[in-house]
Order: sequence, then C-alpha cells, then structure tokens
Amino acid sequence: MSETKPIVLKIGGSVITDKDGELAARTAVINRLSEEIQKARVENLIIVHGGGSFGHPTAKKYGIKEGLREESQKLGFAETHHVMTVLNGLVMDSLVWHNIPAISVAPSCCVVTENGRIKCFNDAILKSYLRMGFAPVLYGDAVLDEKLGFTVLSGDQLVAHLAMKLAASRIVIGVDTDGLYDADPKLSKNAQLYTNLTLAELKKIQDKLDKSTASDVTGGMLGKVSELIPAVEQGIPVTIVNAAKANRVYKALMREAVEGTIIEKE
Ligand code: IP8
Repeated sequence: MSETKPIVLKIGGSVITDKDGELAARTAVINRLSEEIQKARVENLIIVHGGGSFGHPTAKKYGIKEGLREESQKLGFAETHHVMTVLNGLVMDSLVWHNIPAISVAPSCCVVTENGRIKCFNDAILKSYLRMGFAPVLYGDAVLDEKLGFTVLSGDQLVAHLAMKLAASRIVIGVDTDGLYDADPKLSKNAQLYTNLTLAELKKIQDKLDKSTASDVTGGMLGKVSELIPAVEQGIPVTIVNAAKANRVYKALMREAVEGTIIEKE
C-alpha cells in the first residue's frame, strides 16, 4: 500500500485529439504520453483527460452544459458520455498496453454537481484503487446536476477537486502550448510565457487570459486557471507544460527542469 501523496496529471483534450476534426483521436500522441508516464514510474498517480473533439462538439450540439430543458436532450447526454468513453477507451488501451495498471473511473457514475459545481463525489472506490497501487483515470464527462438535471463537468474542475480532497503533492497540466502566456500564443506572435507565478500574480493576470477556444464548452485557459486557483491556495503547486512536445510531461512528473509555467502559493 502506498503512503506517498498523489500527483494529479491532466492531459488536455486538445493534445490527445484534433479539435478541428470530428472524433479525431491522436493515437500516436496518446501512445507517446503513455510511454512517458510508464517511464516516470510515479507511485501514486491520478490521470484526468479532457474531451477535445469527442466530448465538446456533442455537448455543444445538445446544450448539455446548460442543463435539461427537453426530453430530446437525454439522447444527447447519453451520446456525450458515450463519446467520452470511446476516447477514454483509446487512452486506457494505450496505458494498459504500456504496462500501467490504469483503471477507468467514470465521473458520470460517482459525481453529482449543483449548478455545475461538484457537490458530491463518491470517491471511496477510487481511493481504494489508489491505495492498492492502481492509477485511476478520469475524464471530463456529462454528469447529473441537482439543479440543472445534468451538465458538463470539466476535467479541470475534477483535477482541482481531486487534488484538494486527496491532498496531492502536485498537479501537472499538459496543454498544447508551452505554458501560460499573457496572450493567446496561437494568435499573437508577441505573447510572453510566464515561467513562474505566485498566486497573487496569477490573480492579477487572470483577466488577460484567453477566455475560450470557440469549440470548448468549458472555458479555455481562463476556465482552466480559475479552476486551479483553490488548489494553489491550499498549497498544491501546479506545473503547466506542453504535452504535445516529447518529454515535457515526463520531466514534469520527474520534477526535472522543464519549459513551462510553475504556479505556487508564494
Ligand atoms: O475538456 C469536457 O472536459 P474538458 C468534457 O476537460 C466534455 O473541459 C464532455 C465536453
């Protein structure tokens, strides 16, 4: 049984899928990341992945985030969860064949939100898996909501919640840019990378951050950072790295020096 504090790793949907495509998984990238995770041999690891071109277009098409308004959306809820299980299946396939004892935990079966915020997380089984040395794998999902009927739960909210609840030592966020910039680096050539930020600095620059990627129902880099703030407040450092580039996630997991953004409380 492991006693070390867990590390929570988030892999962005824009890394493992092609957001311009439809249900377009990047299997070579998924395999490379599995290799890096396997090589790092982190003892107590929780993995969370995003929705990319699987969850987001389907959730958007049926207005799942806004909640249940008409019967026909129920099929959309089922479809959104289903396409997430398809992407998760590809991730699981790769992790397990890379000899990682990964076990899939569906948020739709253990989380209930209230107005989009996690209200209840039945995490007893997840904790048992973790204690036994398994690597639980969760993902952004369609979940039941006490006020809205149902909604979309982002992987980022899950990451922060799990890290705080399980007193994680660190959060590693794998995105498709080199870290956190003062402007969207895909749109602005002069965008500057923040390498180290304190919580106070992060709060100050929050309004500068990219508010959304058009295809994302859960709010782009700003949404990501806002979710992470409570975890940093609790003293859990966050490292944001480019998971689309080889070895960045590996180095972050190994605590090696790596290009990216480190956010710490002070
Ligand atoms: O990509 C959203 O998860 P995220 C998942 O982590 C769905 O925001 C179902 C759109």
